[in-house]
Amino acid sequence: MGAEKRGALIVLEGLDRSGKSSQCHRLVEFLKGTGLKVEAWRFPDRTTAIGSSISAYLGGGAELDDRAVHLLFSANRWEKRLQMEKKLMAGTTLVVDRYSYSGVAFSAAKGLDLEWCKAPEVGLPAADLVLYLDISPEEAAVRGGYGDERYEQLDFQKKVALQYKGLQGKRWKIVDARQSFDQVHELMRETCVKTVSNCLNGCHHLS
Ligand code: DGP
Ligand code: NA
Ligand code: NA
Repeated sequence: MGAEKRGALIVLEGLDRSGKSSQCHRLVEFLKGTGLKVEAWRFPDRTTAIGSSISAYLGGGAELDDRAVHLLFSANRWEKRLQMEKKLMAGTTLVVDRYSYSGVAFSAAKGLDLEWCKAPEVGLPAADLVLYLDISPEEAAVRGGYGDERYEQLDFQKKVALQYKGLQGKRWKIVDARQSFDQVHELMRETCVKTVSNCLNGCHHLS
C-alpha cells in the first residue's frame, strides 16, 4: 500500500442554486494564488457526445428511461477517468463541480434502488474531500430562482437533499451555504489546503 504523491480530488456537491459553481471558481483562484497546480472541472461535462445527450435530456428536449439517464451520467464521468487520473498523478489538483454523489442522489431521488445507483460509480477516482454546500431546498429556491432544467423543482430538490444526507461520510465537510459568498469561501479554504498538502506529501490510493 504505497502512498502516492499526487494532486487532490476535491468535489463540491449540493442542491441546485446552492452556490456551488461560483464557489468552485473562487476556490480554484484561491488555490492558484498559493502557487498550486489546479484546475476547475465539472460534471456533467456537456462538451462530449454523451454530455450533449445529457444536456438535451436536462433541457426537456429528450425523453429517456431513468436508468438509461443514470448510466449516461456515469459514462460521462468514466469517459473522463483517464484524463483525471493523469492530471492527478502529475500533481494537479482538480476541483470538481458535482461528481458521483450527484449521480447517486439525483437518481435515487427518483426512486431508483440506492445500491443499483452506486454500482456504476465504483472504480472511478475517489474524492479526497467532498465539500457539501448545505442549504435547505426552500432557501435555495428563494435565493436564485430555479432555471428551466428538469430537476429544478422544489419537491424534487427536497428528495435530493434527503439522499445527499444519507451519502455523507468521513471525507465530507458540511459547509453552511446560507452565509455570504466570502464567508462560505473562507469556510472551505483551510480543509482544502490541508487536503492538497496531504496528497502532495503522499496520500493513499485513488479508489
Ligand atoms: P449542473 O450542470 O451542475 O447544473 O447539473 C445539471 C443538473 O443535472 C443538476 O440538476 C444536477 C443534475 N445532475 C448532475 N449530475 C448528475 C448525475 O450524475 N445524475 C443525475 N441523475 N443527475 C445529475
Ligand atoms: Na442546474
Ligand atoms: Na451548478
